[in-house]
Amino acid sequence: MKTKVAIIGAGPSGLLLGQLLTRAGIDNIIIDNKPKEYILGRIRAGVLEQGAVAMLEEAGVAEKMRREGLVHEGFDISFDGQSHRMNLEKYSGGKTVMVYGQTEVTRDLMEAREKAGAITVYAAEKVKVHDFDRSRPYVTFHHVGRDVRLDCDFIAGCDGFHGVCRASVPKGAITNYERVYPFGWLGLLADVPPVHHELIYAHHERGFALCSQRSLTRSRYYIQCSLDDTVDAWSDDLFWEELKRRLDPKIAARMVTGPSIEKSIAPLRSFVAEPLRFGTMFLAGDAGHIVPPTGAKGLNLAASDVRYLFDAFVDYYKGQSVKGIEAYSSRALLRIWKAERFSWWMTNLLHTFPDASGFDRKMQRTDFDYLISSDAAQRSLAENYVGLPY
Ligand code: FAS
Ligand code: PHB
Repeated sequence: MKTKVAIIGAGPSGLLLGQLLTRAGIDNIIIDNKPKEYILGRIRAGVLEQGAVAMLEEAGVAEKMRREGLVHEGFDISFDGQSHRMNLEKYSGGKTVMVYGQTEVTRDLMEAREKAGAITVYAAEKVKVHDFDRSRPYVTFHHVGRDVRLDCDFIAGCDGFHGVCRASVPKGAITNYERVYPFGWLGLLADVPPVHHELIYAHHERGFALCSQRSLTRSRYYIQCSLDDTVDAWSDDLFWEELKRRLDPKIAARMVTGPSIEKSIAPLRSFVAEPLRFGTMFLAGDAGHIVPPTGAKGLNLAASDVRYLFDAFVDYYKGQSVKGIEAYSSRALLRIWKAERFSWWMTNLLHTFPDASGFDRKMQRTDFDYLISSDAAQRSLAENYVGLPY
């Protein structure tokens, strides 16, 4: 097999890059080691920045999002019962965010790819990347009983945090920066109406809680949990009871509960790999970086990486220029680190740290008090949450 760009990973990064390349007439093949249904079964992000929305518009997959997505102009942030509405629209100069689940984004991209007749190999086994330090890289994998070799010009590593691409880079050629947080998020999805018309981020001495949504009839909730917690230890009733204990009693009193349709625990980490280019292989999305989901940046960073990488491929194939390719890593990392900072700051502000000193807790409370009393602080939060420029 042969293609111009071999994309490893059919998550949002790989599918969005593939869709843009296909529409630009740049041949590409996506290879994922999981079946399509498995990928669609993962419940993850829920908030899209305007930049990500614009990318989906450009990719021609925004129709259902425009119809079913929820435009949000703000969210509530509370600290030990004191609540404050963060007016994103006012403090970002008129910008908003789109609440539309990553699962739906992935499904829309998969459907568009199938309609365009572009090749996606699901459930590939033993995926390996080769010779990306030379000009003729290739990918090998096993699929439906056959060993396959895919020759290409470039490899786009869109295979997430646990993928094969970053793992294939020689140790001396990459620097990893990481902070692992001493807690995780237990998430629950249920077909119940959201408790509030906007998201609620809540700090509580028992732990962080987040009330989010997927539609007017489907809600997504999270509570901070310990790293040795397991989903089996949390019955639905126990989850609802703990979530309510962490929220304003007025909010808790009107919460509609119901059976979970999904429950999962995600560890929280901040992670960046530098650089993001290795010869003819590029890392994009979670393959190159991870943020704690507190700032709703993970999926949105994948979108800006894809912007830069797609533009670089267009420069190369249409403009016969390597400028974009050479600038990709430094350009993407500049925006990545700013999102890492914001996600780290939101996580430190809102979570309960087991080893926090009395001073640490005073700093958290003071950070909240400063935020709600300062237009400048709220402008800073708003411009980061709606998305810094690409
Ligand atoms: P993904 O991990 O989504 O996709 C990578 C793809 O590569 C997968 O389909 C995988 O099957 C495939 N792959 C892996 N190894 C491979 C191999 N060896 N060969 C071939 N294919 C391979 N972000 C938010 O903004 N808000 C959230 O609430 C949120 N919650 C999250 C919860 C969890 C458990 C996780 C893991 C992430 C969460 N994120 C959240 C971040 C998430 O949304 C990511 O940013 C987003 O999925 C990034 O998309 P991709 O870069 O495409 O990576
Ligand atoms: C979600 O809806 O899954 C979600 C929303 C906002 C976040 C994290 C997750 O910060």
